[in-house]
Amino acid sequence: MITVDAEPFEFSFDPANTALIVIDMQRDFIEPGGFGETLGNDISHMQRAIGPARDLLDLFRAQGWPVVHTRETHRHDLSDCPPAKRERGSPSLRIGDHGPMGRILIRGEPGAEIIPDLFPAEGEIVIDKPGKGAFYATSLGEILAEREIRSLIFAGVTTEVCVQTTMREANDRGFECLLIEEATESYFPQFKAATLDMIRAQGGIVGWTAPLQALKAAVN
Ligand code: TIU
Repeated sequence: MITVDAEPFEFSFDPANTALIVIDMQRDFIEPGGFGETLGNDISHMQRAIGPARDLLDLFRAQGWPVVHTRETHRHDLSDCPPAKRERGSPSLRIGDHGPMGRILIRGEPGAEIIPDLFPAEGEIVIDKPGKGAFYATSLGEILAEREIRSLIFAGVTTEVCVQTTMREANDRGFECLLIEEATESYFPQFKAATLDMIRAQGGIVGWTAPLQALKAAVN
């Protein structure tokens, strides 16, 4: 077992039953002209998570531990995009509309792809998900069960939307979940801070959080 100095208390995991899950580090959330920006967000906040997420990936790759990447995407015909999701609010471009990186959040379009710094390596699992949570309408649960994964270490964007939703889904399914603090970001710094707090409140009601250095120190 490896024990990490985490909050609200130590997080222990068996590397044989642990995966890294990198949530939605896609061009559509991080680069100009994508879904994040079309919703009216300041995408510059996303930059901070890239280096730490890359460090985490390098750590897992060096150890030969499993890595899962997710992408929030929809089918070309939008049959997996509820109208309630597409029609909400008044974005400058909606899901499926044509933007500078192709159709917004559509599978196979340039904007839906994971950014080059974090691009999946051969053999890493990539999950396309139509929702904010990575378990809803995907085979993630079955894939993790097949591999006997019981602990998940999280990175990705955004902290309070797809990362937190997926952590909550995983927590309800019995996974032990650790979020690496610098490897996640929100368009709203106050939402990131609040999400970290609510995850680890009440004795780790959703899971644990830890700085990257705490994980590195525990592994090396
Ligand atoms: N808008 C926002 O903060 N996030 C999303 O729409 N998706 C993810 O978090 N990936």
